[in-house]
Parts: sequence; C-alpha cells; structure tokens
Amino acid sequence: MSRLVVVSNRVTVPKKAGDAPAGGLAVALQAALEERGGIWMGWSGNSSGEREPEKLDIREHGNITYALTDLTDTDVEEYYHGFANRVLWPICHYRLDLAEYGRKEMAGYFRVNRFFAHKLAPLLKEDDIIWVHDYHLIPLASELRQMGFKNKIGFFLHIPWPPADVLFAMPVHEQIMRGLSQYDLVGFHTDFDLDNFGGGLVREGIGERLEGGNKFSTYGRTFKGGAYPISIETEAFSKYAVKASRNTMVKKAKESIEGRDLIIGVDRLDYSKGITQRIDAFEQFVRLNPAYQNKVTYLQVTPKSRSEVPEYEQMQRTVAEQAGRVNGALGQVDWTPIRYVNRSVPRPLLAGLYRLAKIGLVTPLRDGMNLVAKEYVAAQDPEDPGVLVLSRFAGAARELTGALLVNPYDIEGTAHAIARGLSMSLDERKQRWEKMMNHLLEYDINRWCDDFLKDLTAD
Ligand code: GDG
Repeated sequence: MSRLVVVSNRVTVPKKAGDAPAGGLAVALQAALEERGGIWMGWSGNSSGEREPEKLDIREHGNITYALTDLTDTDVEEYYHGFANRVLWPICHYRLDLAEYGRKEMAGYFRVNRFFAHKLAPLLKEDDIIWVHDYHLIPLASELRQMGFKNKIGFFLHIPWPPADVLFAMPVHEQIMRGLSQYDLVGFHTDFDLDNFGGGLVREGIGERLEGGNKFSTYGRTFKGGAYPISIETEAFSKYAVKASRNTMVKKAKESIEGRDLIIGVDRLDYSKGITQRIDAFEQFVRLNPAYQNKVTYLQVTPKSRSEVPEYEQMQRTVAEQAGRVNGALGQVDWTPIRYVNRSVPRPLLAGLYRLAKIGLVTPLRDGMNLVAKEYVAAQDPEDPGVLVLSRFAGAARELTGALLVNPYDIEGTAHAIARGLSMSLDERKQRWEKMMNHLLEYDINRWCDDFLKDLTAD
C-alpha cells in the first residue's frame, strides 16, 4: 500500500491525553495516515516577520509525520485572509457582492501555493499518494507537476462549487480551473457541485465531460471527478452524546431551561450560515404562535471566526444587536427567548445540548455539507428524537431526507417548520430520524475517506 501524504491549510496535530477529541475529519485522516503511514503537511497557524521560514517543524507520532510551516504576515494577509477568504470563499458561496478581488492577494495565493510545493517536495517519494484539501490549495498540484512530480494527486473541496455564471465573475477563474485540472481526482460533496464544475468547463469552451459524467478532459489532461459527501464518526458521536448527557455542564443547562423546549443552532460566525435569517424566523415563529411564549428557548452557539476579515467583524455586531433586539421585543421578566453564545463551547457540552434539543435548526444560505446537521441527528435519543430543520441549500439536504427541509430565505416558511417540528408526533419523529440515522451509520466519515482514496488509487 502506498504512503499517504495529506496537505491542508491547517494541520491537526494530536493533542495531549485528556484534551477534547479532534473533529471527525482529523480523526478519519489520522486513521488513514496511520494505516498507510504518511505525512500531514500544512500551515502551523503562526506567522511573523518578512522571511519565509527555511525549515519545517517536523513532529513524529506513530506512523505519521506532521510537517508544519510558518508563514509571513504578508502571506497570511494575502493568501489566507485576502484571496482564500475574501475571494474564493464568497464566490463559492454564491456571494459575488462580498468578493473583494485584488491582484496583490491573488499573487500571494499563488506564491504561497508554490512555497507549500517547495516545502513538500523534499519529503515526497515516487509512489506516494497525495491528497490535497480545500480551496486554499487549489494550485498545489500544478506547482508539483511543474516540478516534475507524477504522483497520484487528489483534491477534495470542502465548500460548494458555484455555477458558471457565478464562477466567471472571478477574474482568475480560468487559472483556478486549470489548477484543478492538474489533479487525478477532484472530489466535491454533492452531484450539484460536480455538475457545476463540469458545466463551467463546457461553458468556458475549455473542456468536456466524459463517460457518464465522472471524467473530464481539459488543458490536455483527463482526470476524474466525483461526489463524496463528507460525514461524521456516527457511532462514536452517538455514544459520546449519551455520555455527555450525564455531564455536569449539560445538566446545568437542562435545569436552566426549566422544562422549556430547546431549539439549537450551532455555526461558526459566517455569513453563509444564515444566522440573521434564522433569528428572524425564530422571532416570526414566536409572533405567529403566541402559545409558545415562555415555552421555548433558542440557543445559538456561534464561535467567532475570521474576525480579521471586515465582513465577519461587521456580522459580529449585526448578530449581537439582532439577538438583543429580539430579546428586548419578545422577552419577559422570567423569559429570555434567545440565548446567544458568541464563543466556542466544549465538545461534550455541545453533544449533550444537541441531545437535549427538540429542534436542530440548521439553515445555511449555502453550505458544502454542514456537519452540525449530521452531528445533531447522531446525538438524538432513539426513543425520543428531536427534529432537524434543514436548509435545502446545505449539501447535507441531499442525504438527510428525514429533515424538514426549508428555504432559509423564506422566513415565514422556516417559522412554520419550527412550529411543525415542535408539534410533531413521536411516531413521525422516530420514522424520520431512523431513516437519517441508518444512512449516517452506513455513510460515516471512514466510508467517505475510503471511497475517495479507492477512486484516487484506482486506474
Ligand atoms: C466546512 C464547510 C463542511 C461549531 N461550533 C462549535 C463546534 N463546532 C464544530 C461543529 C462541526 C464543525 O465545528 C463545523 O462544521 P460544519 O460542517 O458545520 O461547517 P464549516 O466549519 O463551515 O466547515 C462545511 C465542512 O467544511 C467539512 O467538509 O461540512 O460545509 O463549510 O463539527 O461541531 N465545536 C465545538 N464548540 C463549538 O462551539 N467544540
């Protein structure tokens, strides 16, 4: 079996014993790396000064070598905050209005990808399988190919891929598509994304879709494409949630809602997640269903994210103000309708809260997959499961068909779905939940990882 080399913007180095477990993706990649032996390379998260570091920080853990590099402050500004998070992220989430394209940032993006390739090159062996993750590193294969590497290289995109008309608004879309063409397999979460990618190549007149749709030909190369819906460690997370419900913090949270129905939303603070529309929908729900006054608590857990990017900083203020306004308008002396937690909560508390909540409210305006939706389902009590209210624009909506699907732009529609979820019979809840849970037990994160690597290594 060939060695596996994973490259991603950030690297998850295993924590010390006793620390909270890493997320499902890190666990799955670590398992695949451990099995085959391998390297995980990426940015350390640190930056300083002007000069790119000469040496990688190498850490050995069992069969896995973690190779971390620092970046310069300018790299982080241009490559990470600039191009990745202010151009590719909004474009891939259909937000042309928020894309701030600049040539300096674009040049920084390609420069850092070249830097990554040069750092990685000395570590590579001829038959290594290389798996590159996410939008930060699209040009990496191209850089490695230019250096003469002929290895199998796969790419997985964790965010959506937009339709041609949206993509083409990005001035360097052609270089980005050319970058993807240098991989042997390009993976997306859903067929929609895959179709958008193929459609873009055909519309631009630079490529073709072959053999029933899973092969592409462009820029003189033929390569595979596929849909690989990412998942979670379903069984482990489910057990974890049972254990978590005995946790003191979870018990305290339960006492504090005083028998009210809990509705939960969990999202990084990001405009793609539809948080403001969701708060509007909750407000509508209470206004349309006065019987629920003082009978529900909506908990929104929203860790800060990318605060250096102006759109995120602005959103931080908007959401805080909105939650305050709704609480002021609807609240009573003994009832705070919305509890807004603007920081990360420990994983055991999160798992216990999912299990406690009657409704999981997951309403992104656009999302590659959305793992919160899957975690919410896995955390439920089979004897009394809650209801998932899920945006049709999350990749997860293609699989979690037992959810109440909503259009997050339709505020009243989402408000009605909340009401429907809260009054749903136990039979219907069980039926919907079982369908989703069975699916997640079959398509868990290991299956995702195996499917991708099988297709990448097959001829
Ligand atoms: C990108 C794509 C795709 C959140 N708050 C807390 C916390 N979390 C954890 C959740 C979940 C993860 O963060 C978020 O994952 P999502 O999938 O929901 O969203 P993104 O961060 O946007 O991820 C997405 C994903 O990549 C994987 O491919 O699904 O579409 O956008 O695991 O539980 N964890 C803790 N405290 C929090 O407060 N401990």
